[in-house]
Amino acid sequence: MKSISSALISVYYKDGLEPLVRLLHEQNVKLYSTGGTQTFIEQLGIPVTAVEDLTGYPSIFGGRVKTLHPAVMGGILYRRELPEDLAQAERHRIPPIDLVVVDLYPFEETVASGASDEDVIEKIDIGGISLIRAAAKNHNDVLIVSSRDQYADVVTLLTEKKGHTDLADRRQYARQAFAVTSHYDTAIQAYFSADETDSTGAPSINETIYDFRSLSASHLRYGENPHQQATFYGDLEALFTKLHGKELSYNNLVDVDACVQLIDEFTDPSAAFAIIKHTNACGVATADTPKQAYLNALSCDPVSAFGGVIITNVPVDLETAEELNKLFMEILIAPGYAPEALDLLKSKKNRILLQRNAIALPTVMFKTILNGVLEQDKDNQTETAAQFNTATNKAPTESEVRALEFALKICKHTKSNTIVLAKENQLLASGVGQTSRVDALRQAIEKAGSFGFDLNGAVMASDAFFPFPDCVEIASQAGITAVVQPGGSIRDQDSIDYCNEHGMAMVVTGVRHFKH
Ligand code: 93A
Repeated sequence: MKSISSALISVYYKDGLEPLVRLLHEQNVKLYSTGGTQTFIEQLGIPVTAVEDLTGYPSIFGGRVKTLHPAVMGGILYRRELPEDLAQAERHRIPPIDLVVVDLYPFEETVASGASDEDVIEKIDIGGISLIRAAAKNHNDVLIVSSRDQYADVVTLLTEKKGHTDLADRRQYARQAFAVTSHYDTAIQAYFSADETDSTGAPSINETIYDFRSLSASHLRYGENPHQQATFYGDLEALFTKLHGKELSYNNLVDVDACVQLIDEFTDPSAAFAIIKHTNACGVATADTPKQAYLNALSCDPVSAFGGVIITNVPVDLETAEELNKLFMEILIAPGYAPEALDLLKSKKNRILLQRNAIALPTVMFKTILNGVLEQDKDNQTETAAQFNTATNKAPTESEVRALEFALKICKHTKSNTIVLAKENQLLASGVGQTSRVDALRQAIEKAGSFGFDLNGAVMASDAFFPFPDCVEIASQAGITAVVQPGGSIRDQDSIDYCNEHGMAMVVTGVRHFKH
Protein backbone atom coordinates (compact mmCIF):
# COMPACT_ATOMS: atom_id res chain seq x y z
CA MET A 1 0.00 0.00 0.00
CA LYS A 2 1.24 3.49 -0.85
CA SER A 3 -0.03 6.80 0.37
CA ILE A 4 -0.37 9.94 -1.71
CA SER A 5 1.58 12.99 -0.58
CA SER A 6 0.99 15.19 -3.61
CA ALA A 7 -1.10 15.34 -6.76
CA LEU A 8 -0.93 17.16 -10.06
CA ILE A 9 -4.35 17.99 -11.46
CA SER A 10 -4.72 19.28 -15.02
CA VAL A 11 -8.13 18.77 -16.52
CA TYR A 12 -9.98 20.22 -19.47
CA TYR A 13 -13.50 19.65 -18.17
CA LYS A 14 -13.76 20.67 -14.55
CA ASP A 15 -17.25 19.27 -13.89
CA GLY A 16 -17.30 16.36 -11.48
CA LEU A 17 -13.84 17.22 -10.14
CA GLU A 18 -14.90 18.92 -6.90
CA PRO A 19 -15.48 15.81 -4.71
CA LEU A 20 -12.05 14.45 -5.65
CA VAL A 21 -10.31 17.75 -4.91
CA ARG A 22 -12.09 18.04 -1.57
CA LEU A 23 -11.18 14.49 -0.60
CA LEU A 24 -7.52 14.99 -1.51
CA HIS A 25 -7.47 18.18 0.55
CA GLU A 26 -9.02 16.36 3.52
CA GLN A 27 -6.40 13.66 3.14
CA ASN A 28 -3.65 16.32 3.37
CA VAL A 29 -2.49 15.84 -0.21
CA LYS A 30 -0.50 18.77 -1.59
CA LEU A 31 -2.08 19.94 -4.84
CA TYR A 32 -0.32 21.27 -7.92
CA SER A 33 -2.29 22.48 -10.88
CA THR A 34 -2.30 24.22 -14.27
CA GLY A 35 -3.97 27.58 -15.04
CA GLY A 36 -7.66 26.90 -15.49
CA THR A 37 -7.72 23.97 -13.11
CA GLN A 38 -5.85 26.01 -10.49
CA THR A 39 -8.46 28.77 -10.72
CA PHE A 40 -11.22 26.16 -10.33
CA ILE A 41 -9.58 24.69 -7.21
CA GLU A 42 -8.93 28.12 -5.72
CA GLN A 43 -12.59 28.99 -6.22
CA LEU A 44 -13.42 26.00 -4.02
CA GLY A 45 -11.33 27.68 -1.32
CA ILE A 46 -8.75 24.92 -1.38
CA PRO A 47 -5.03 25.69 -1.37
CA VAL A 48 -3.22 24.76 -4.56
CA THR A 49 0.29 25.46 -5.90
CA ALA A 50 0.66 26.66 -9.48
CA VAL A 51 2.68 24.29 -11.58
CA GLU A 52 4.72 27.37 -12.57
CA ASP A 53 5.94 27.60 -8.97
CA LEU A 54 7.09 24.02 -9.20
CA THR A 55 8.90 24.46 -12.52
CA GLY A 56 10.07 28.05 -12.06
CA TYR A 57 8.79 28.60 -15.58
CA PRO A 58 5.67 30.39 -16.78
CA SER A 59 3.16 28.69 -19.07
CA ILE A 60 4.48 29.66 -22.52
CA PHE A 61 3.48 29.69 -26.19
CA GLY A 62 -0.21 30.12 -25.52
CA GLY A 63 -0.25 27.23 -23.05
CA ARG A 64 1.42 24.80 -25.42
CA VAL A 65 4.17 24.30 -22.83
CA LYS A 66 2.96 24.30 -19.24
CA THR A 67 3.73 20.94 -17.66
CA LEU A 68 6.51 19.75 -19.98
CA HIS A 69 9.37 20.23 -17.54
CA PRO A 70 11.84 17.95 -15.71
CA ALA A 71 10.47 19.05 -12.33
CA VAL A 72 7.07 17.70 -13.32
CA MET A 73 8.07 14.66 -15.38
CA GLY A 74 10.86 13.86 -12.90
CA GLY A 75 8.52 14.10 -9.92
CA ILE A 76 6.27 11.55 -11.57
CA LEU A 77 8.92 9.26 -13.03
CA TYR A 78 11.62 8.85 -10.42
CA ARG A 79 11.70 5.43 -8.83
CA ARG A 80 10.93 5.81 -5.12
CA GLU A 81 12.90 2.66 -4.20
CA LEU A 82 16.06 3.47 -6.18
CA PRO A 83 18.77 5.26 -4.13
CA GLU A 84 20.26 6.92 -7.27
CA ASP A 85 16.86 8.29 -8.29
CA LEU A 86 16.19 9.53 -4.77
CA ALA A 87 19.57 11.24 -4.67
CA GLN A 88 18.97 12.90 -8.05
CA ALA A 89 15.49 14.02 -7.04
CA GLU A 90 17.00 15.63 -3.97
CA ARG A 91 19.94 17.19 -5.84
CA HIS A 92 17.61 18.76 -8.43
CA ARG A 93 14.99 19.62 -5.80
CA ILE A 94 12.27 17.59 -7.51
CA PRO A 95 9.39 16.82 -5.15
CA PRO A 96 7.37 13.63 -5.70
CA ILE A 97 4.06 13.65 -7.56
CA ASP A 98 2.16 10.54 -6.45
CA LEU A 99 -1.15 11.12 -8.19
CA VAL A 100 -1.80 12.58 -11.63
CA VAL A 101 -5.30 13.59 -12.71
CA VAL A 102 -5.68 14.55 -16.36
CA ASP A 103 -8.61 15.08 -18.67
CA LEU A 104 -7.20 15.64 -22.14
CA TYR A 105 -8.04 18.39 -24.60
CA PRO A 106 -11.21 17.20 -26.40
CA PHE A 107 -9.64 16.37 -29.76
CA GLU A 108 -12.43 14.18 -31.13
CA GLU A 109 -15.19 16.55 -30.04
CA THR A 110 -13.36 19.41 -31.75
CA VAL A 111 -13.06 17.43 -34.98
CA ALA A 112 -16.74 16.43 -34.75
CA SER A 113 -17.79 20.05 -34.25
CA GLY A 114 -16.42 20.88 -37.71
CA ALA A 115 -13.77 23.22 -36.27
CA SER A 116 -11.00 24.63 -38.49
CA ASP A 117 -7.78 22.69 -38.99
CA GLU A 118 -5.98 25.29 -36.89
CA ASP A 119 -8.37 24.77 -33.98
CA VAL A 120 -8.19 20.99 -34.33
CA ILE A 121 -4.37 21.06 -34.27
CA GLU A 122 -4.42 23.21 -31.16
CA LYS A 123 -6.50 20.52 -29.46
CA ILE A 124 -3.74 17.94 -29.84
CA ASP A 125 -2.78 17.54 -26.22
CA ILE A 126 0.96 17.16 -25.65
CA GLY A 127 1.57 17.88 -21.99
CA GLY A 128 -1.50 16.01 -20.76
CA ILE A 129 -0.73 12.89 -22.73
CA SER A 130 2.88 12.99 -21.49
CA LEU A 131 1.69 13.26 -17.91
CA ILE A 132 -0.59 10.25 -18.44
CA ARG A 133 2.15 8.17 -20.07
CA ALA A 134 4.69 9.06 -17.40
CA ALA A 135 2.37 8.31 -14.50
CA ALA A 136 1.13 5.07 -16.09
CA LYS A 137 4.70 3.99 -16.75
CA ASN A 138 5.61 4.61 -13.11
CA HIS A 139 2.45 2.99 -11.77
CA ASN A 140 4.70 1.22 -9.34
CA ASP A 141 4.73 4.52 -7.41
CA VAL A 142 2.08 6.72 -8.99
CA LEU A 143 -1.69 6.56 -9.48
CA ILE A 144 -2.98 7.87 -12.82
CA VAL A 145 -6.54 9.11 -13.30
CA SER A 146 -6.77 9.60 -17.04
CA SER A 147 -10.39 10.49 -17.66
CA ARG A 148 -13.17 12.38 -16.00
CA ASP A 149 -15.23 9.20 -16.08
CA GLN A 150 -12.97 7.88 -13.31
CA TYR A 151 -13.39 10.67 -10.74
CA ALA A 152 -16.23 8.97 -8.89
CA ASP A 153 -14.42 5.60 -8.81
CA VAL A 154 -11.21 7.08 -7.53
CA VAL A 155 -13.07 8.97 -4.79
CA THR A 156 -14.54 5.64 -3.67
CA LEU A 157 -11.14 3.95 -3.81
CA LEU A 158 -9.32 6.65 -1.83
CA THR A 159 -12.13 6.91 0.69
CA GLU A 160 -12.23 3.16 1.30
CA LYS A 161 -8.48 2.81 1.48
CA LYS A 162 -7.97 6.03 3.45
CA GLY A 163 -5.78 7.70 0.84
CA HIS A 164 -3.80 4.57 0.01
CA THR A 165 -3.59 2.45 -3.11
CA ASP A 166 -2.02 -0.90 -3.78
CA LEU A 167 -0.11 -1.98 -6.84
CA ALA A 168 -3.09 -3.80 -8.35
CA ASP A 169 -5.15 -0.59 -8.22
CA ARG A 170 -2.39 1.45 -9.78
CA ARG A 171 -1.80 -1.12 -12.48
CA GLN A 172 -5.49 -1.22 -13.36
CA TYR A 173 -5.56 2.57 -13.69
CA ALA A 174 -2.37 2.40 -15.78
CA ARG A 175 -4.02 -0.08 -18.13
CA GLN A 176 -6.98 2.25 -18.54
CA ALA A 177 -4.59 5.16 -19.06
CA PHE A 178 -2.88 3.45 -21.97
CA ALA A 179 -6.31 2.71 -23.44
CA VAL A 180 -7.01 6.45 -23.24
CA THR A 181 -3.69 7.47 -24.86
CA SER A 182 -3.93 4.84 -27.57
CA HIS A 183 -7.50 5.84 -28.41
CA TYR A 184 -6.49 9.50 -28.44
CA ASP A 185 -3.58 8.97 -30.82
CA THR A 186 -5.68 6.76 -33.08
CA ALA A 187 -8.20 9.59 -33.38
CA ILE A 188 -5.39 12.00 -34.31
CA GLN A 189 -4.07 9.54 -36.87
CA ALA A 190 -7.55 9.12 -38.35
CA TYR A 191 -7.86 12.89 -38.66
CA PHE A 192 -4.60 13.14 -40.56
CA SER A 193 -5.45 10.10 -42.67
CA ALA A 194 -8.40 12.00 -44.06
CA ASP A 195 -5.94 14.28 -45.90
CA GLU A 196 -5.76 13.70 -49.65
CA THR A 197 -2.34 12.13 -49.44
CA ASP A 198 -0.03 11.61 -46.53
CA SER A 199 3.56 12.84 -46.36
CA THR A 200 4.83 9.71 -48.08
CA GLY A 201 2.55 10.45 -51.03
CA ALA A 202 0.47 7.37 -50.28
CA PRO A 203 -3.23 7.86 -50.98
CA SER A 204 -5.53 8.19 -47.98
CA ILE A 205 -8.03 5.49 -47.12
CA ASN A 206 -10.85 7.63 -48.52
CA GLU A 207 -9.02 8.21 -51.76
CA THR A 208 -8.32 4.51 -52.07
CA ILE A 209 -11.97 3.68 -51.63
CA TYR A 210 -12.95 5.75 -54.69
CA ASP A 211 -10.75 3.48 -56.75
CA PHE A 212 -11.98 0.35 -55.04
CA ARG A 213 -11.37 -1.99 -57.96
CA SER A 214 -7.64 -1.40 -57.53
CA LEU A 215 -7.84 -2.80 -53.99
CA SER A 216 -7.09 -6.43 -53.40
CA ALA A 217 -10.17 -8.50 -54.18
CA SER A 218 -11.32 -11.46 -52.08
CA HIS A 219 -13.97 -13.62 -53.69
CA LEU A 220 -16.55 -14.56 -51.12
CA ARG A 221 -18.32 -17.89 -51.11
CA TYR A 222 -21.53 -16.07 -52.00
CA GLY A 223 -23.34 -12.82 -51.29
CA GLU A 224 -26.19 -12.06 -48.96
CA ASN A 225 -27.84 -15.28 -50.21
CA PRO A 226 -26.27 -18.36 -51.79
CA HIS A 227 -27.48 -17.50 -55.30
CA GLN A 228 -25.68 -14.12 -55.26
CA GLN A 229 -22.00 -13.82 -56.18
CA ALA A 230 -19.87 -11.47 -54.12
CA THR A 231 -16.40 -9.97 -53.74
CA PHE A 232 -14.83 -7.88 -51.00
CA TYR A 233 -12.39 -5.18 -52.14
CA GLY A 234 -10.04 -4.07 -49.39
CA ASP A 235 -7.29 -5.01 -47.01
CA LEU A 236 -8.92 -6.96 -44.22
CA GLU A 237 -5.57 -8.18 -43.00
CA ALA A 238 -4.50 -4.64 -42.17
CA LEU A 239 -7.59 -4.21 -40.01
CA PHE A 240 -7.80 -7.62 -38.37
CA THR A 241 -5.49 -10.42 -37.48
CA LYS A 242 -7.52 -13.58 -37.87
CA LEU A 243 -6.56 -15.88 -35.03
CA HIS A 244 -8.99 -18.71 -35.64
CA GLY A 245 -11.99 -19.97 -37.53
CA LYS A 246 -13.64 -20.32 -40.90
CA GLU A 247 -13.73 -17.84 -43.78
CA LEU A 248 -15.71 -14.67 -43.26
CA SER A 249 -18.90 -14.57 -45.29
CA TYR A 250 -20.59 -11.56 -46.89
CA ASN A 251 -23.07 -11.28 -44.03
CA ASN A 252 -20.27 -11.72 -41.49
CA LEU A 253 -18.40 -8.79 -43.02
CA VAL A 254 -21.48 -6.60 -42.91
CA ASP A 255 -22.02 -7.45 -39.23
CA VAL A 256 -18.35 -6.97 -38.40
CA ASP A 257 -18.60 -3.50 -39.92
CA ALA A 258 -21.68 -2.74 -37.79
CA CYS A 259 -19.80 -3.98 -34.71
CA VAL A 260 -16.79 -1.79 -35.35
CA GLN A 261 -18.88 1.34 -35.99
CA LEU A 262 -20.83 0.79 -32.78
CA ILE A 263 -17.97 -0.09 -30.43
CA ASP A 264 -16.00 2.95 -31.54
CA GLU A 265 -18.65 5.04 -29.79
CA PHE A 266 -17.43 3.66 -26.46
CA THR A 267 -14.25 5.51 -25.74
CA ASP A 268 -14.19 5.83 -21.96
CA PRO A 269 -11.95 3.47 -20.07
CA SER A 270 -14.67 1.09 -18.90
CA ALA A 271 -15.09 -2.18 -20.75
CA ALA A 272 -17.80 -2.30 -23.42
CA PHE A 273 -19.35 -5.29 -25.16
CA ALA A 274 -21.81 -5.27 -28.06
CA ILE A 275 -23.65 -8.18 -29.62
CA ILE A 276 -24.87 -7.66 -33.17
CA LYS A 277 -27.47 -9.55 -35.19
CA HIS A 278 -28.23 -8.49 -38.75
CA THR A 279 -26.35 -5.20 -38.14
CA ASN A 280 -28.48 -4.21 -35.13
CA ALA A 281 -27.39 -4.40 -31.51
CA CYS A 282 -29.24 -6.98 -29.43
CA GLY A 283 -26.99 -6.39 -26.43
CA VAL A 284 -24.70 -3.57 -25.36
CA ALA A 285 -23.25 -2.86 -21.94
CA THR A 286 -20.35 -1.19 -20.23
CA ALA A 287 -18.95 -2.21 -16.86
CA ASP A 288 -15.82 -2.15 -14.74
CA THR A 289 -14.77 -5.60 -15.86
CA PRO A 290 -14.99 -7.23 -19.30
CA LYS A 291 -16.85 -10.21 -17.84
CA GLN A 292 -19.56 -8.05 -16.31
CA ALA A 293 -19.90 -5.98 -19.49
CA TYR A 294 -20.35 -9.17 -21.52
CA LEU A 295 -22.87 -10.71 -19.10
CA ASN A 296 -24.92 -7.51 -19.03
CA ALA A 297 -24.85 -7.26 -22.83
CA LEU A 298 -25.92 -10.89 -23.12
CA SER A 299 -28.76 -10.55 -20.63
CA CYS A 300 -30.38 -7.86 -22.80
CA ASP A 301 -31.54 -10.51 -25.28
CA PRO A 302 -29.92 -13.94 -24.89
CA VAL A 303 -32.22 -15.36 -27.57
CA SER A 304 -31.05 -13.06 -30.34
CA ALA A 305 -27.43 -13.33 -29.15
CA PHE A 306 -27.35 -16.93 -30.39
CA GLY A 307 -25.22 -16.94 -33.53
CA GLY A 308 -24.36 -13.27 -33.12
CA VAL A 309 -21.24 -11.27 -33.83
CA ILE A 310 -19.64 -9.89 -30.70
CA ILE A 311 -17.19 -7.04 -30.19
CA THR A 312 -15.42 -5.54 -27.23
CA ASN A 313 -13.11 -2.57 -26.76
CA VAL A 314 -10.90 -4.35 -24.20
CA PRO A 315 -8.70 -7.44 -24.35
CA VAL A 316 -10.52 -10.67 -23.53
CA ASP A 317 -9.30 -12.28 -20.30
CA LEU A 318 -9.84 -15.86 -19.21
CA GLU A 319 -12.86 -15.28 -16.98
CA THR A 320 -14.64 -13.45 -19.78
CA ALA A 321 -13.65 -16.13 -22.29
CA GLU A 322 -15.18 -18.78 -19.99
CA GLU A 323 -18.52 -16.98 -20.25
CA LEU A 324 -18.21 -16.29 -23.98
CA ASN A 325 -17.38 -19.90 -24.61
CA LYS A 326 -20.84 -20.94 -23.41
CA LEU A 327 -22.51 -19.07 -26.27
CA PHE A 328 -22.77 -20.14 -29.88
CA MET A 329 -21.41 -17.12 -31.70
CA GLU A 330 -20.20 -16.53 -35.23
CA ILE A 331 -17.43 -14.05 -34.56
CA LEU A 332 -15.64 -12.40 -31.68
CA ILE A 333 -13.63 -9.20 -32.21
CA ALA A 334 -11.32 -7.77 -29.57
CA PRO A 335 -8.19 -5.61 -29.42
CA GLY A 336 -6.40 -8.57 -27.80
CA TYR A 337 -6.76 -11.91 -26.03
CA ALA A 338 -5.00 -13.37 -23.00
CA PRO A 339 -3.21 -16.55 -24.18
CA GLU A 340 -5.38 -18.83 -21.96
CA ALA A 341 -8.52 -17.05 -23.19
CA LEU A 342 -7.51 -17.61 -26.79
CA ASP A 343 -6.82 -21.31 -26.18
CA LEU A 344 -10.24 -21.77 -24.68
CA LEU A 345 -12.09 -19.84 -27.37
CA LYS A 346 -10.32 -21.80 -30.08
CA SER A 347 -12.02 -24.96 -28.82
CA LYS A 348 -14.90 -24.40 -31.30
CA LYS A 349 -13.61 -25.14 -34.77
CA ASN A 350 -15.66 -22.69 -36.82
CA ARG A 351 -15.77 -19.77 -34.41
CA ILE A 352 -14.02 -16.78 -35.96
CA LEU A 353 -11.68 -14.90 -33.64
CA LEU A 354 -10.41 -11.55 -34.85
CA GLN A 355 -7.91 -9.22 -33.26
CA ARG A 356 -8.52 -5.67 -34.33
CA ASN A 357 -5.64 -3.44 -35.31
CA ALA A 358 -5.95 0.30 -34.83
CA ILE A 359 -6.00 1.69 -38.37
CA ALA A 360 -8.02 4.49 -39.88
CA LEU A 361 -11.35 3.66 -41.52
CA PRO A 362 -12.87 5.53 -44.47
CA THR A 363 -15.04 8.45 -43.48
CA VAL A 364 -17.24 8.11 -46.57
CA MET A 365 -19.76 5.47 -47.61
CA PHE A 366 -21.31 4.34 -50.89
CA LYS A 367 -24.46 2.60 -52.06
CA THR A 368 -25.49 1.76 -55.59
CA ILE A 369 -28.95 3.00 -56.43
CA LEU A 370 -30.84 3.35 -59.71
CA ASN A 371 -28.19 3.83 -62.37
CA GLY A 372 -25.62 5.45 -60.12
CA VAL A 373 -23.91 5.54 -56.79
CA LEU A 374 -24.77 7.48 -53.67
CA GLU A 375 -21.86 8.81 -51.66
CA GLN A 376 -22.14 10.35 -48.23
CA ASP A 377 -20.04 11.10 -45.17
CA LYS A 378 -20.38 8.57 -42.40
CA ASP A 379 -22.56 9.72 -39.52
CA ASN A 380 -19.65 10.66 -37.31
CA GLN A 381 -21.51 12.91 -34.92
CA THR A 382 -22.50 11.75 -31.46
CA GLU A 383 -24.26 14.19 -29.16
CA THR A 384 -23.29 14.21 -25.53
CA ALA A 385 -24.59 16.13 -22.53
CA ALA A 386 -23.03 19.33 -23.88
CA GLN A 387 -25.40 19.22 -26.87
CA PHE A 388 -28.50 18.27 -24.84
CA ASN A 389 -31.00 21.09 -24.59
CA THR A 390 -33.67 20.52 -22.00
CA ALA A 391 -37.10 21.11 -23.54
CA THR A 392 -39.20 20.24 -20.50
CA ASN A 393 -39.68 21.90 -17.11
CA LYS A 394 -37.85 19.00 -15.58
CA ALA A 395 -34.21 18.40 -16.52
CA PRO A 396 -32.86 14.85 -16.56
CA THR A 397 -30.87 13.77 -13.50
CA GLU A 398 -27.12 13.17 -13.88
CA SER A 399 -27.72 9.46 -14.06
CA GLU A 400 -30.43 9.94 -16.69
CA VAL A 401 -28.08 12.13 -18.73
CA ARG A 402 -25.50 9.34 -18.74
CA ALA A 403 -28.20 6.86 -19.73
CA LEU A 404 -29.39 9.16 -22.52
CA GLU A 405 -25.83 9.49 -23.84
CA PHE A 406 -25.49 5.71 -23.75
CA ALA A 407 -28.84 5.13 -25.50
CA LEU A 408 -28.06 7.67 -28.20
CA LYS A 409 -24.79 5.94 -29.11
CA ILE A 410 -26.74 2.77 -29.81
CA CYS A 411 -29.66 4.55 -31.45
CA LYS A 412 -27.52 6.09 -34.22
CA HIS A 413 -26.25 2.62 -35.19
CA THR A 414 -29.68 0.98 -35.24
CA LYS A 415 -31.90 0.71 -38.32
CA SER A 416 -34.60 3.38 -38.56
CA ASN A 417 -37.22 3.80 -37.32
CA THR A 418 -35.81 2.97 -33.97
CA ILE A 419 -36.38 3.54 -30.31
CA VAL A 420 -33.69 2.51 -27.87
CA LEU A 421 -34.47 1.90 -24.21
CA ALA A 422 -31.56 1.89 -21.81
CA LYS A 423 -30.26 2.54 -18.36
CA GLU A 424 -26.89 4.08 -17.55
CA ASN A 425 -24.73 1.30 -18.87
CA GLN A 426 -26.98 -1.32 -20.38
CA LEU A 427 -29.23 -1.57 -23.42
CA LEU A 428 -32.61 -2.83 -22.24
CA ALA A 429 -34.32 -3.23 -25.60
CA SER A 430 -34.75 -1.57 -28.94
CA GLY A 431 -37.31 -1.48 -31.67
CA VAL A 432 -35.50 -1.71 -34.99
CA GLY A 433 -36.30 -0.97 -38.62
CA GLN A 434 -39.99 -0.30 -38.10
CA THR A 435 -42.17 1.67 -40.47
CA SER A 436 -43.45 3.79 -37.59
CA ARG A 437 -41.79 5.06 -34.46
CA VAL A 438 -44.74 3.95 -32.37
CA ASP A 439 -44.23 0.39 -33.60
CA ALA A 440 -40.54 0.65 -32.73
CA LEU A 441 -41.39 1.79 -29.20
CA ARG A 442 -44.04 -0.91 -28.72
CA GLN A 443 -41.58 -3.53 -29.93
CA ALA A 444 -38.93 -2.27 -27.52
CA ILE A 445 -41.28 -2.19 -24.52
CA GLU A 446 -42.59 -5.66 -25.22
CA LYS A 447 -39.08 -7.02 -25.70
CA ALA A 448 -37.79 -5.47 -22.49
CA GLY A 449 -40.71 -7.00 -20.61
CA SER A 450 -40.19 -10.41 -22.13
CA PHE A 451 -36.62 -10.47 -20.81
CA GLY A 452 -37.69 -9.36 -17.36
CA PHE A 453 -36.55 -5.74 -17.41
CA ASP A 454 -38.37 -3.21 -15.29
CA LEU A 455 -38.60 0.01 -17.31
CA ASN A 456 -39.30 2.25 -14.34
CA GLY A 457 -36.63 4.96 -14.47
CA ALA A 458 -35.32 3.82 -17.86
CA VAL A 459 -34.64 6.32 -20.65
CA MET A 460 -35.42 6.31 -24.35
CA ALA A 461 -33.61 7.62 -27.41
CA SER A 462 -35.28 8.23 -30.74
CA ASP A 463 -33.38 8.51 -34.02
CA ALA A 464 -35.80 11.18 -35.30
CA PHE A 465 -38.39 13.61 -33.95
CA PHE A 466 -41.85 12.75 -32.64
CA PRO A 467 -44.56 13.98 -35.03
CA PHE A 468 -47.21 13.26 -32.39
CA PRO A 469 -47.20 12.87 -28.60
CA ASP A 470 -48.08 9.15 -28.87
CA CYS A 471 -44.51 7.96 -28.21
CA VAL A 472 -44.03 9.91 -25.00
CA GLU A 473 -47.50 8.80 -23.82
CA ILE A 474 -46.68 5.12 -24.33
CA ALA A 475 -43.21 5.60 -22.83
CA SER A 476 -44.53 7.34 -19.75
CA GLN A 477 -47.07 4.58 -19.16
CA ALA A 478 -44.20 2.07 -19.35
CA GLY A 479 -42.29 3.92 -16.62
CA ILE A 480 -39.74 5.73 -18.78
CA THR A 481 -38.60 8.99 -17.17
CA ALA A 482 -36.31 10.71 -19.68
CA VAL A 483 -36.14 11.07 -23.44
CA VAL A 484 -33.64 12.28 -26.01
CA GLN A 485 -34.73 13.13 -29.53
CA PRO A 486 -33.62 15.56 -32.23
CA GLY A 487 -36.70 17.80 -32.05
CA GLY A 488 -37.81 19.87 -35.00
CA SER A 489 -41.37 18.63 -35.54
CA ILE A 490 -44.01 21.33 -35.92
CA ARG A 491 -45.83 19.46 -33.15
CA ASP A 492 -42.82 19.22 -30.77
CA GLN A 493 -44.79 21.18 -28.20
CA ASP A 494 -47.46 18.45 -27.95
CA SER A 495 -44.85 15.94 -26.79
CA ILE A 496 -43.21 18.48 -24.50
CA ASP A 497 -46.58 19.38 -22.92
CA TYR A 498 -47.30 15.72 -22.27
CA CYS A 499 -43.89 15.26 -20.63
CA ASN A 500 -44.45 18.32 -18.44
CA GLU A 501 -47.84 17.03 -17.33
CA HIS A 502 -46.38 13.62 -16.47
CA GLY A 503 -43.06 14.58 -14.87
CA MET A 504 -40.86 13.37 -17.67
CA ALA A 505 -37.64 15.04 -18.80
CA MET A 506 -36.93 15.60 -22.48
CA VAL A 507 -33.76 16.82 -24.12
CA VAL A 508 -33.42 17.73 -27.78
CA THR A 509 -30.20 17.60 -29.77
CA GLY A 510 -31.09 19.14 -33.11
CA VAL A 511 -29.36 16.21 -34.85
CA ARG A 512 -31.22 13.38 -36.58
CA HIS A 513 -29.69 9.93 -36.91
CA PHE A 514 -31.56 8.04 -39.61
CA LYS A 515 -29.94 4.80 -40.70
CA HIS A 516 -31.50 2.92 -43.57
O1 93A B 1 -0.91 22.42 -24.69
S1 93A B 1 -0.54 21.28 -23.89
O2 93A B 1 -0.31 20.08 -24.62
N1 93A B 1 0.81 21.59 -23.06
C1 93A B 1 1.04 21.24 -21.80
O3 93A B 1 2.17 21.36 -21.31
C2 93A B 1 -0.08 20.75 -21.01
N2 93A B 1 -0.14 20.32 -19.73
C3 93A B 1 -1.42 19.99 -19.47
N3 93A B 1 -1.69 21.00 -22.82
C4 93A B 1 -1.38 20.66 -21.55
N4 93A B 1 -2.20 20.19 -20.56
C5 93A B 1 -3.65 20.04 -20.71
O4 93A B 1 -4.23 21.26 -20.25
C6 93A B 1 -4.31 18.98 -19.90
O5 93A B 1 -4.37 17.72 -20.56
C7 93A B 1 -5.73 19.53 -19.69
O6 93A B 1 -6.61 19.10 -20.71
C8 93A B 1 -5.57 21.04 -19.82
C9 93A B 1 -5.83 21.73 -18.51
O7 93A B 1 -5.52 23.09 -18.62
P1 93A B 1 -6.07 24.16 -17.57
O8 93A B 1 -5.81 23.62 -16.21
O9 93A B 1 -5.30 25.43 -17.86
O10 93A B 1 -7.55 24.33 -17.84
